[in-house]
Parts: sequence; C-alpha cells; structure tokens
Amino acid sequence: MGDDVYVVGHKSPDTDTVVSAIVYAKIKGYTPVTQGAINEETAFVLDKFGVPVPGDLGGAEGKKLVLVDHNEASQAPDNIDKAEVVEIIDHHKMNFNYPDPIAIHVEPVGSTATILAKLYKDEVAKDKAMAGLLLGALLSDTVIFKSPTTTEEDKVVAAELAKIAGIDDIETFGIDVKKAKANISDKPIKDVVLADFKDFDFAGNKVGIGQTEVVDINDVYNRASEVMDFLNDLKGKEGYEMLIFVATDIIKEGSELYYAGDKAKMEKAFNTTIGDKSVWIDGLMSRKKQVVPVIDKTF
Ligand SMILES: [Mn+2]
Repeated sequence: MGDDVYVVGHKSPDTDTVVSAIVYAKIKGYTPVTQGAINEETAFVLDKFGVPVPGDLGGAEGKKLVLVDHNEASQAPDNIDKAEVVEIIDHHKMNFNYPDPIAIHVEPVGSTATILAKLYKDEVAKDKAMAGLLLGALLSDTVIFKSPTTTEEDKVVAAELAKIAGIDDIETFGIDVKKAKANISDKPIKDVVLADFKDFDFAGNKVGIGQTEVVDINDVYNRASEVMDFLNDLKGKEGYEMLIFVATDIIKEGSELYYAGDKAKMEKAFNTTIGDKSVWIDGLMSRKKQVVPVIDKTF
C-alpha cells in the first residue's frame, strides 16, 4: 500500500477533475480518488458510461499524489506539505512551489480531459467509456464550447472522443450533462454557492469564488437575498477579504456576479458601475479567465 500513487483533483470536485483522476489512474495503474463528494453532473456522466465513483482520499499525509486539474495549495488536499507530489497535469495558472523537481504538464486548453485525450490517444481510442467520460468533462469545463477558455484543440478532440464514445450529437449530450446539476430550486443556498467553490490567495488576501451554471438566471434572481445573506455570513465567519458568487446563464451567455467585500475593488476589476449586491456581465462565462485574473490584479 505504501507505494500506491493516488490521482486526485481539486476540492469541490467537478466533472473534469473527477474524470481526469479516473482516466489518468486507469492508464497508469494508479488509484483515483476525490476530495469530497461528487456533484450531480459528475454522477450523471459516470453513470452514463457505467464507471464507479472513486473513493475519498482521506488524509494526504505520507501519500504519493498526482495532482490533476489544479495546482494551488488552497485547492489541493490539506497537509499537502506532508505528502509527496510526484506529478501535475493541469490547465490552470501555476501557483505551485515545491522543493524537488517533478513532472509538470500544463497546457492552456479548455479542460484537463483535453490534455489527457491528446497524450493518451491510443489508449482512449480503445476504451469507449474512457472516451465518453473525457467528452463529458471537456463539454462541462468549456460549457459546451461557449466558455472563452475553449480552444480549437478542444473542438477537434471532442469530435474524436464523440466518435469513439458513440455520441452522435455533441451539443445535445453537452446540454444533458449541464442540465444534470442546473436545477437549484430544491437545494439549500449553501450547497448552491459552495458546490463549485474555490479559495484563492491574492497577495495574502483570502478570496473565495463560487460559480453555478443555470439554464434560466431567474432561478438565481428569485433567491438573491438568500445568496447575499449567505455570502455576508460566510465572509464574517471564515475571515474572507472578499467573496464572489458567479451565477452563469449558459443559454443567455452571461453571469450575475454577487459579492461581499470592497465595492470599489469590484468596480475596478470589472470596469463598470456596480450595485451594492450584484451586477450582470454579458458574455462572462469563465471564472478562470474572466474573474480570477481581474480580481487578482486589483489586490
Ligand atoms: Mn478543469
């Protein structure tokens, strides 16, 4: 057991993170694990291709880890400094310090699934379920190619994966994947805001940014006061300098940004006038590309 290598994605696991762990572990003979429970969208994709849900990492201490789909310590397992990180495969900006040289593969593409599909083309071509999982993850992370993080490579890779997986209509499959977790009406607001939530360290300031994707933004507008109460409460309790909740309408292709924190910083970051609670930004689909860099810059 001591020599087992665990492949793990980020906290608040999304489909790309879970699928990347599963696929890379299968190819290498490692063990896929998650940090916490998977969401409904990921459950839908795993179920569709008959793939079991990975176990939980538990503690990181003393374990050999491959980090997929993240590299920031704030998104990695707790006690990461007591684990041995052997490799990283990711598509996010690098914020990683390590005392030893290790293998790091980062590409600016729409999903970690895209990178794995390219690197292990032959293995994926022989495995229908693997191709299906990777396609689901790619469509999830790129919001069916609508996110500005999407590259031409993502589209080419998706077409190849669809062929292998026997998916005739990529768009329809993508909407099915997205719809699996888009219904927020029956969920506690805490679960909606924290389902896809990331902590960042911007020049020593603790900033949390959550995102949800819906097919009708009115589902979020109806719960705006709950969102604001939750953000303000969490900010006070957990010592955040700023909290942002990005509610993305994947049909309208834009997002309502709710925030708790310095209004001036928000206005500067998004170069617009903002109300006390929220603002709609047309075309904003990507936390990684359209929120994180501008907020990082203001700090
Ligand atoms: Mn990803």
